[in-house]
Amino acid sequence: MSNDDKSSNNVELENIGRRKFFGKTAILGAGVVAAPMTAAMFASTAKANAAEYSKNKAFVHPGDLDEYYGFWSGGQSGEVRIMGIPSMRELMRIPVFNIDSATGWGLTNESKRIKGDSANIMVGDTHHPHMSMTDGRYNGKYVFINDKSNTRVARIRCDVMKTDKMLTVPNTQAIHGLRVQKVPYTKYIVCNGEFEVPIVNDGKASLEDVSTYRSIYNVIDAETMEMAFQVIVDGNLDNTDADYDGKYFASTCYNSEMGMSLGEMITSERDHVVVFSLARCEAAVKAGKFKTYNGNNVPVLDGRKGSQLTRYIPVPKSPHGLNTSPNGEYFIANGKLSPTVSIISIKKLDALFADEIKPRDTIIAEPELGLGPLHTAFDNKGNAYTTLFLDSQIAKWNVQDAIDAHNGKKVNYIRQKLDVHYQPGHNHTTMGETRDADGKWLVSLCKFSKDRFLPVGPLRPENDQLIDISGDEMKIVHDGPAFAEPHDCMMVHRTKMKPLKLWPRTDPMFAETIAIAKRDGVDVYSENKIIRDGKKVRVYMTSIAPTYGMTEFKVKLGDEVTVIVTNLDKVEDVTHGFCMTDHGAQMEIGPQATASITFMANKPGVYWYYCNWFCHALHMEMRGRMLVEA
Ligand code: CUK
Ligand code: CUA
Repeated sequence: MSNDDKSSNNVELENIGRRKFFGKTAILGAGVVAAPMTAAMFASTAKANAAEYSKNKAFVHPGDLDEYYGFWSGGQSGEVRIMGIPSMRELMRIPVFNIDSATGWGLTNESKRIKGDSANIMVGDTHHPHMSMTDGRYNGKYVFINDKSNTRVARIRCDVMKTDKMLTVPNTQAIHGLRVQKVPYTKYIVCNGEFEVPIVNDGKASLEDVSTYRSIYNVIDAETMEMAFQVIVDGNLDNTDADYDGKYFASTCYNSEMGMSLGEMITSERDHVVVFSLARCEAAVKAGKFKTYNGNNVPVLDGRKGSQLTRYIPVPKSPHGLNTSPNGEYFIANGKLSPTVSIISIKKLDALFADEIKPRDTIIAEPELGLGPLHTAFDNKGNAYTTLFLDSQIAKWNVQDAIDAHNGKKVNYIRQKLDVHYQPGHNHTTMGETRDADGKWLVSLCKFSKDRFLPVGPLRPENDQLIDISGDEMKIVHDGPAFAEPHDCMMVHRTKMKPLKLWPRTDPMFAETIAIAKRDGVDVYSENKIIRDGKKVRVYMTSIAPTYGMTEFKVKLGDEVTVIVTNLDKVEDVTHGFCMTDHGAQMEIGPQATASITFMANKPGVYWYYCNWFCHALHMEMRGRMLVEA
């Protein structure tokens, strides 16, 4: 037996153990038993598929461009990534809640201003990137992203692909599910405060009295990135989505018990989907029917059971993903512990809010798909694709057939089950969360890669699998390792995007830095100057490959030094850097941009600063000295 054989056997044993572990979780919740299937069986089917699929449409030749932009959550890395689809090439990383060594994000004064009250927080946990829309179609303007770990929401400007706004959401804890209003346009971003805490969480009232704990639904103005209003709910909140009429938002709840332990969280037979009426919420805010808390002025509405703002639709225990079908007809709640998904008819919600029907009357089918349904994506042919976490599969099923079967018609709604590798969370189709769903590609974001890549130590990458769904059969065409968990992604056709090649000099990203320069009497586009302001020193310099406008400046020990660099290069792709050796200060300065960074001159002596982005044949020579007098 070769070494290779041995290691694959070990992997196999390990996988059987892991499947047992997950099977147990399922049994705990819904009394269902995982069908035994080994990793070797998974791998062999995948290899067969790949061999059969000789003409690889996913291959993008060197120099050719991808058809879609993918926006990937970077999970615990706190960032967002841009992928090319179908090549699955990583095109760019957008630092958001993290600090970034390459660009200086989180370190530069410009990024600290954007981070605002959370500028001191260096970590984030991103899950749900979603693009702004007009009339249910991507408009290429913004991508919004949540930070579960520090209760924030940020906005990325798609013209420059940089974060431009960040908001810490008050009165709640752990922003999880996030989506945008689709129709008539993205006026609001909606997101869930997942964890249950007292709204006034100041430790003065009883910490143990769970009856004071709440989860809160959050509605944010997409343009100003300020809170519009919040809604208190019963139970907690997980994932959310919007309709295509501009009327309703819906969220899943997996802890209607308001339990504090796993056991307590899974005692009920059912949880629910809570539906919010936007018009009723807006009217309540207008009529002043709200409270405020914690000294902020955010209107907080009461949407608990019995309220006219919401309706609660019971669904099987512990639903997870909530997905709107691109024809605007259905909200689909994914069962997680139940092998089913619940199809909610959006058309019936008016009658539900008018109290003409009962909550469960809105559910028009509950098809059984397999073990651990987490998220559902859609094509343009009436099919849905649901990830089965426990089965490590994607179930392709026909929505109308599932509804017909529910009504007693003898029809098989399951079109295909495809093994994926392994344990998928979200899956996403190209344009699939808009009216423009095109049924070309599906990405399965798998939580475990196990044996799919060379082993890299105990921590393994995730596996983002690209699946061709253009034909009758789903086919895996690419395995893409990803570091730090992409929970969610979205794929937008390149015709929707208009990224800039150079920074406009009037860009708001660094407008305040230029305003400070003006107050110092400095024209950053033509002058290289040192301004001393007590112990604060501002050093203004230009950069044009391969030199800085200033190659030497002198400060005193203990000065707080701010270096402001303006990149005068008008050449596409010529980014300079500024790095002050031994001072923990480095940043990117894009063509025509101004960027600044502040550090303490806390060591006497000579310190070279240099350009740390390779820009020119004489890039190594692009440097200068800071002289620090003792
Ligand atoms: S969640 Cu991670 S797999 Cu945060 Cu959308 Cu479902
Ligand atoms: Cu400028 Cu390297």
